[in-house]
Amino acid sequence: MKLINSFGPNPRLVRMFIAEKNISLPETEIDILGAENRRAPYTDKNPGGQMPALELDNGTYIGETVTICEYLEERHPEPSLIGNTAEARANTRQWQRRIELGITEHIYNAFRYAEGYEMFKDRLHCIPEAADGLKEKAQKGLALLDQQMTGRKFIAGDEISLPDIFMYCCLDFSAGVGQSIDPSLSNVSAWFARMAERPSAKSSLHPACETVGMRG
Ligand SMILES: N[C@@H](CCC(=O)N[C@@H](CS)C(=O)NCC(=O)O)C(=O)O
Repeated sequence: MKLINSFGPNPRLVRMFIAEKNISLPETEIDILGAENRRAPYTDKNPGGQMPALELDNGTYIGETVTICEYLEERHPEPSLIGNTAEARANTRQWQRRIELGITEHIYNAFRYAEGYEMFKDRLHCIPEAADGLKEKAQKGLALLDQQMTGRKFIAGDEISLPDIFMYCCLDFSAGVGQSIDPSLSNVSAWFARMAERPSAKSSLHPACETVGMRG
């Protein structure tokens, strides 16, 4: 198994997941800034054209970060980051869906349509006029999550799980590109500070962070 890796919050979340699992994987680097991920031979293997991917020993590529993390969880069940029982997995997955559909997807699209427009305009159908509305939707989603996290240490309960890693990497990135956490959201802010202290938060940062000037 090999991680097809690059700078970026999505590859970072898989690196952080791997670090929390105490496993290590060989890596091959793709130049995301130079759009190597958007052309063959990468797109022959991962037609989604996004980063990261997981290359299996038989040469198959798995794309999509959540799918990659689910696969790694099945291969390395302990420590569990998705759940040891059907009920625990259902709980983790419902929170994963909520944060992706209600927060992180809006943040990423707003970035692509605004601050990231120059990089993405020839890669995706960008909708610059949607950026402000998406930022607002993401902030509303965060405010709702803040209420829902009252009395909870992590997003899905008292233990760290995939949605924490997913959202931490998104928010650490977005804070640097004009979408920071409203400090009045005390539960989310305290959770973010706890996540930032984990060794995996630091070790998962890509060495290119300094030159790129973004956290991913
Ligand atoms: N839905 C995809 C999103 C991955 C994604 O957006 N990756 C970014 C890096 S953080 C990317 O490849 N950006 C460059 C591009 O889209 O060309 C997943 O979960 O894997």
